[in-house]
Amino acid sequence: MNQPNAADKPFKRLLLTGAAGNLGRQLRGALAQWADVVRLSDIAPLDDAASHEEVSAVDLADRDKVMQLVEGVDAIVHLGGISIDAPFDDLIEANIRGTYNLYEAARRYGVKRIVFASSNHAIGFHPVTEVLDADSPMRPDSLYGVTKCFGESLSRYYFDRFGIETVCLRIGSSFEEPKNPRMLVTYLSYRDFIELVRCSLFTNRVGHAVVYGASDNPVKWWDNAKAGFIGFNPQDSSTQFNGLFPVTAPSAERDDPAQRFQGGAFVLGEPMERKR
Ligand code: NAI
Ligand code: 15L
Repeated sequence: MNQPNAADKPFKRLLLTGAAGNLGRQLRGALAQWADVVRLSDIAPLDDAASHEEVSAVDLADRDKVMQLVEGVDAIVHLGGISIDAPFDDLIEANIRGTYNLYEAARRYGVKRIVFASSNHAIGFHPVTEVLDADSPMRPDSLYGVTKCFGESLSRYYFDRFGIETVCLRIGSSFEEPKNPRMLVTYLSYRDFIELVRCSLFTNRVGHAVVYGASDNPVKWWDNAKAGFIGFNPQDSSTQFNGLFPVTAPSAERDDPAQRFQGGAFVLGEPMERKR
């Protein structure tokens, strides 16, 4: 396995987008062990910078600002963007234009590696009876899921054309604890999430990879065998939350589409117009 010791600090300057969000706040502390300087960015307010940090308020949709943001970094963890289904116009700005701006800036400044927070909603219209792997077709369950498919395709193009490596993380449900029975299957502990990002940054030559982000939960919809070279071995499991819900997991037997498809309630949404 091509994984140097985390203490080696292989990065001079790492950029984290979405640093003020749920997962960004979890990751912020860990990044200090991996890079000399951590550049943090979000459209929302961030806590003050520590001595090894640079804080920069940037809207990802602003191309010039994103160019400045990316200058001088050697890798990027891209968590920023709208993280739920939302009106089309909003998703276009944050998730489509924002991700494009980031990759263009990465190309201009020679960034070699990006870890892209994709989502299980890129494949949410697969039934719960299927076990998916990295080659399973995209089946987005929402416009939000479509934007994650865009990010995966964009990063594929930037690898094939320009050699920028990306690990696309199809994250399940990464919260303090599962919020519903479905999340007993999709749960990714914060600890496992941080390890997944570490593996994605530290593994040599990832090319363009798709990796599912779930802990070692008893019911599995995703098989990471084809991404085994990343070396991700989840340590946690949703079994610690047994008893949290009266029903254990979604079932293909039920009439409700939110039970039958992996994306859960996301499959019930409808394209939304922004109210002006
Ligand atoms: P979050 O919503 O808490 O954080 C996203 C951050 O992006 C927010 O701080 C927000 O202010 C920022 N952001 C939104 N629009 C922006 C823009 N135009 N410019 C700059 N920043 C902007 O979401 P969370 O849970 O931290 O997720 C992080 C990433 O992981 C997201 O991309 C999300 O889609 C993805 N993800 C998260 C999952 C989870 O279970 N937490 C599951 C699957 C994917
Ligand atoms: C996601 O992609 C969302 O960002 C997060 O808020 C959860 O809804 C998660 O998927 C999930 O599927 O539970």
